[in-house]
Amino acid sequence: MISQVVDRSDAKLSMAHLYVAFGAVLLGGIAGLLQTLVRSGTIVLPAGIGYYQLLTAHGILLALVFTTYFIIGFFYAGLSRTLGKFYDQPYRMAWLGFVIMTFGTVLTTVMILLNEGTVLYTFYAPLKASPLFYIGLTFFIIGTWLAGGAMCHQYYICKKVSKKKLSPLFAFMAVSTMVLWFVATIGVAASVLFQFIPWSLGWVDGINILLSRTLFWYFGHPLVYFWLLPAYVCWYVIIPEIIGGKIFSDALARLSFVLFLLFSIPVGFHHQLLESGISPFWKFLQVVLTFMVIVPSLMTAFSLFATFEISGRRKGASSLFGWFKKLPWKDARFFAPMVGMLIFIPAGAGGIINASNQMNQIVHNTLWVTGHFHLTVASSVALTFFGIAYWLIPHLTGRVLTGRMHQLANLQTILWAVGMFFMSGAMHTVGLLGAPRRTAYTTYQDNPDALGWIPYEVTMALGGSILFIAIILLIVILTDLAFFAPKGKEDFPIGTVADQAEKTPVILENWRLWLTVVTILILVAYTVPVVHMIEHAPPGSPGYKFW
Ligand code: HAS
Ligand code: CU
Repeated sequence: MISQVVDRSDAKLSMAHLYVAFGAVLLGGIAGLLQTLVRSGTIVLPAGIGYYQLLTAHGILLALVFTTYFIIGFFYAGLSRTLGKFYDQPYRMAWLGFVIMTFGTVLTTVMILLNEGTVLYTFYAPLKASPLFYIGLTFFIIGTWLAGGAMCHQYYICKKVSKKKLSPLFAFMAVSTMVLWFVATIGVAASVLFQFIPWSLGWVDGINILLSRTLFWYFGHPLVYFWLLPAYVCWYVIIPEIIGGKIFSDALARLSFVLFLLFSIPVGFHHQLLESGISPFWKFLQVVLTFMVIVPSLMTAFSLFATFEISGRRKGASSLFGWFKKLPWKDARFFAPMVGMLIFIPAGAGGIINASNQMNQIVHNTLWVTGHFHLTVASSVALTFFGIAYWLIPHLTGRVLTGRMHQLANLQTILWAVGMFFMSGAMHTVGLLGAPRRTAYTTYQDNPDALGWIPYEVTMALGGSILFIAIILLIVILTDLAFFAPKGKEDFPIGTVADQAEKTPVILENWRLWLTVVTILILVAYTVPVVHMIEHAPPGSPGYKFW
């Protein structure tokens, strides 16, 4: 019998990850604030700290450390809640994963702080960091594999014990997300192990730049769905329970996760549309596949609207949009993810613009792209994660989310949305005016176009400052929830499926089938272009240290 609460030792495991996650938010947030102030010409950094050094710390701490630790911590708790207490073996593997991941994180962060790894979060060659930077990343990835292994093991044992063909929806989604992560990280691990480490140690003279970037984006695109899918877990499984509704369809939810697994990997070229050395045919093929991966997001939007409308009508809403008013707007557990969902509508539309082959020429390498990912990962995903933390942390620490904390958390969400409106809005606009991304303050010798960008950069700094206040407020709320809030029992909401939903076909949980299809898709999308990259490679490039 599964209890309604996370087991106490599993709770400790989950909390360990959440501490690191939110510690990273604080440090990464400080870097972010300073960046917007430098970029707008407001301040000059003291003590020899470089703009690009901060930018690297910001990217790694927020896009990699915060997200990954949060996701793993959230999944451990959810698996414990839906499958039951972790068995000994996966439990030990999970802690080992935590230790290895944290060792890697500390090593990489120290190298960035020592200014030995100022290569940004994409660590594009021929920028060359200290070998310890790449070795830290390797440990980080191995740690996440152990975490994924622990989850799959727990899932496997529980499935065997229960003899059911279908696992709980939460567990299925968590395992699919980790499987996506396994398949994706093979690319970056290959590049780091076989290209970057030997090259940075001086064992080989040159690196195949195009191949390294391709292996990075083979990983880099599914990485964005590794961030998004846990938010979708909340939207599909947790939000219906919070609003007093039902999950619209278990089958649709599972199908959307399967489609993400299939289509999120063979699409990395949409980050390399302006890279020479890849023929237009293969770029076009991956653009087509990119448009396929929009489908499961549209299915998600449809399913969420259905859940909202059905539950609103049950509560007596009769007009076309009357259900909108019946949603629990004052509940922080709902409000933060809901604002995330609303933001995902323009955020996703921006992604479709990026992917549209020719239009990519206008936006690529401009601040538009920075605007895009501050709406997607830094708003839709981040706000959903904050919304989860508001109930998950007190659930795990045996405390309650009080009415006063609901109010403060809602204020946090509003500040985040307002700050992001200014910052990301200005980034999108000035990107269309040609302002490049990843560039410190410069007027390009008082070039009139570049001078025209400055007001937008000041607006970015204004938004960034509001966001920083929101981060401080977030940390205050979470510290209260972890250590000071009144003792009590906070629910871990898990939705139930609507009665009218069709029965879920078991084929959706046929891993062998989906892994075969994904392997075929990857081979089709990548084999020929990668063979070309190796066969026609120019001499390997030496490394550069521009900082
Ligand atoms: Fe992206 C670049 C294309 C989604 C993150 N993306 C990036 C980078 C990041 C990133 C970090 O094709 C920069 C990487 C770098 O450093 O260079 N992106 C897409 C497309 C999608 C997309 C087609 N991106 C994301 C998500 C991210 C993310 C999600 C993070 C979590 N992106 C690109 C491309 C580039 C790119 C190019 C390269 C640009 C370049 O040139 O460098 C799609 O997945 C988007 C589909 C989404 C939708 C929206 C569905 C809406 C939903 C919400 C429903 C709301 C409800 C509430 C129900 C179609 C599900 C409503 C309620 C009411 C009451 C109204
Ligand atoms: Cu992408």
